[in-house]
Amino acid sequence: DAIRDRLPDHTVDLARTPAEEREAIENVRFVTGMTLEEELLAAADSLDVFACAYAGTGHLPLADLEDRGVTVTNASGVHGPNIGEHVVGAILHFTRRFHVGERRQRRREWRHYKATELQGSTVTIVGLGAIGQSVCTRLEPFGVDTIGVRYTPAKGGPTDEVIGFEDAAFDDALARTDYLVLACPLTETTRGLIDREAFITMDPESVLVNIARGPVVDTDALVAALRSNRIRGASLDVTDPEPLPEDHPLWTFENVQITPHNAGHTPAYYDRLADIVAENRRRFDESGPDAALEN
Ligand code: 7N6
Repeated sequence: DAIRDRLPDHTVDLARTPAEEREAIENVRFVTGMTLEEELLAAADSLDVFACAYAGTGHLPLADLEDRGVTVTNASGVHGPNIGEHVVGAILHFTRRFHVGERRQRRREWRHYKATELQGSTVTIVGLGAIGQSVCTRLEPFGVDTIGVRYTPAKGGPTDEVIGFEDAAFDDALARTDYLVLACPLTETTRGLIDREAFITMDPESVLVNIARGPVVDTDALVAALRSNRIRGASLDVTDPEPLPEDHPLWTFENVQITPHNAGHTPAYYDRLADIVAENRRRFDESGPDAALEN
């Protein structure tokens, strides 16, 4: 409905069943959705654009889409306030040790515990796309030092320092980091980026916040790091695997905050998504599929 409101001159159909999806994919040029299975794509004879509703498109059969000449757009920009606020909340959760306070409250126990201050901390943000930038903006009033990690540091960015992924610079940043925020896409470079060596390099008082994709972190290495107190804690909105199985060890740590890939879900998210999809459709109408590429 939100897309229909924005495109009054278009017919916007909702495919509710696999049969309806199949019919749509065979006959239309512009489809939006969360994912597109390879099997469905094989029938996409008239498809020009798949407007993916996610910011991250690593789950799509990208090579097949390219082979078929289908332009893929993402929803970069859809997660600004939602994930920015989630990350600030996650960081403050550990800074102020709210989990310890909650435990005491549940026991009706009036006893002090040590909290810390965010001011003066170093926050490293891996990925300076729309999400990384929104995190950085929201952290500025807290008086933190920020380090941004991106493929092309020469582009600069809103953080105090901007570095690339090459080992020496990244390791040096990890060693200085109090809060490590992962806000990057899942790529060959970022898969397993936070591995056993990274947890050894990180400060034992540092906190990991992952709102990117589960596999950016080596899960076994994370569990091992938590078991041996090699980091202070972790806030995970994404995990590997997802959903996290009921018997997974990550559920057992008091210093791990888990949310079910939930950081993006707010009512405003759907409005922003509809804006992006409608804008891409307009560009497609005006100038063809490739014009829809840039968000
Ligand atoms: C779907 C969330 C994104 O990439 O991770 C989000 O936009 C998708 C539950």
